[in-house]
Amino acid sequence: MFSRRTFFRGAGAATAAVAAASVSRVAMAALPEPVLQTKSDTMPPLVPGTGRPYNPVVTINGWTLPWRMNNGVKEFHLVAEPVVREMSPGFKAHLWGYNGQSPGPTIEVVEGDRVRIFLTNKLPEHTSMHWHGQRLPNGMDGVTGLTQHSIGAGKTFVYEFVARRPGTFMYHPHADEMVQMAMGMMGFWVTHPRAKHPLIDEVDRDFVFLLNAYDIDPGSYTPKIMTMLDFNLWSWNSRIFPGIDTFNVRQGDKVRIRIGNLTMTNHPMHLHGHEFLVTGTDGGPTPKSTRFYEVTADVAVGQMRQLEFIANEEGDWAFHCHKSHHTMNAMGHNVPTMIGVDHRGVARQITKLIPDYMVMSERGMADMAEMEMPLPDNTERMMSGEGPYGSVEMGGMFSVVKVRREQKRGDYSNPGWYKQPEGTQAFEWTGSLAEPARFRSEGAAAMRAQNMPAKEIEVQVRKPKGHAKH
Ligand SMILES: [Cu+2]
Repeated sequence: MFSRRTFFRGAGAATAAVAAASVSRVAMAALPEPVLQTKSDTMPPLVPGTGRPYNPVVTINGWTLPWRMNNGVKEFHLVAEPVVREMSPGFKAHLWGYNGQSPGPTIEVVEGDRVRIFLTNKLPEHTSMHWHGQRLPNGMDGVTGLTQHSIGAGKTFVYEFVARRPGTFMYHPHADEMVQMAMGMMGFWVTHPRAKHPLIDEVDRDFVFLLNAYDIDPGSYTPKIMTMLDFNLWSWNSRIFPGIDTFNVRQGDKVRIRIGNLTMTNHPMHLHGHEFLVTGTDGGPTPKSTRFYEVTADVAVGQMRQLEFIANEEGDWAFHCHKSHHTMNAMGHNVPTMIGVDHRGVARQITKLIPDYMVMSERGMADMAEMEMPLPDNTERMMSGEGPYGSVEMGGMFSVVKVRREQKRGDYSNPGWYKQPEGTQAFEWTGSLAEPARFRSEGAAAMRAQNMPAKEIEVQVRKPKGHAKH
């Protein structure tokens, strides 16, 4: 028999709470008690108390689901339900998720484990669960209508299969998929190798997170589910910078970061200060002959990537999506580019009529990060992250890999800001400035252009105003 202790072993247990028994005790007697999470903090790794041993992962702003062993079968209980997710301090979203949070808890098993997952549906509509990337019996694949009946509201279904391939996977519904994924229903899955694997290295730190995106109007709480591409919140595990926890490691650690993409566009993930190898995908470990060093790896829609590097450079290293619109947070897209337009005179005239009138971005948009403008309640500011030297001017898909000599093995706590050693930081030049030498062409053009205009023409470039056409 399982005891509650089995569930509560490991550090993630302190804030876990047993779900309110809305299903009758008798009906639940055969099921493992569902464990809920009430916080969006990064929980320490869940060291396995039962089953085969492994080196556990850390889910950024998330947690690993405890299990019970039942006659050699690893049993988990997922509850699909509406949740309130704190996406960054003070900004809450009404999402759908699993066991109290979105995304759901990470599931960690070992290659060869027989796994049984109870899925209870507390949503107002039917659902199902697809185990992305797994080799399993066709009837366990979770495609509503194709491989199983949908799981109606209030029903519990059981999935059971052997985790055959070690690697990096995820789970999500395959029922009313557009709506349920836009609402935040997804989770991470890691299958650890059973023994030493020629293509899977042991690492000191193993982080996981999912890329997801929401469209939540300023001042509101619920995502707009019909949005196709123009999302305004680009998140990691339903968190946005500065709400995304940092990746805290010890100098010299071998670090693996596993990423899955369940948004509707690709994300080139970029790490500062180090080069990494892509050591695996949801298809399995990559052959060594295919690995080459990069500092940016694109993660396309529905893909997963494992990045590995030796964290040997001390410092606070930015780690972010390289699409600059994805490191902004909620913004209006219908704002014309005003750089170079001097409208001070116009603004003065309008301010006489509308005192709050504000002219935006005539010298770039960095001012936005410092602007104290009134916002509706529950609105995440754009680019609001604050660093030791001022605004970081980033939001959304951005975090920091913190590499420290003093970080203890197994300690995932935030060491604070890096102190730049004397003489190693960019500084202001206060000497005199020489007149820059202008570049001059040394040769003539290869061919004479025909039909040249008599006078030089200056072209004004303007960005498109809407996103409706793509
Ligand atoms: Cu991106």
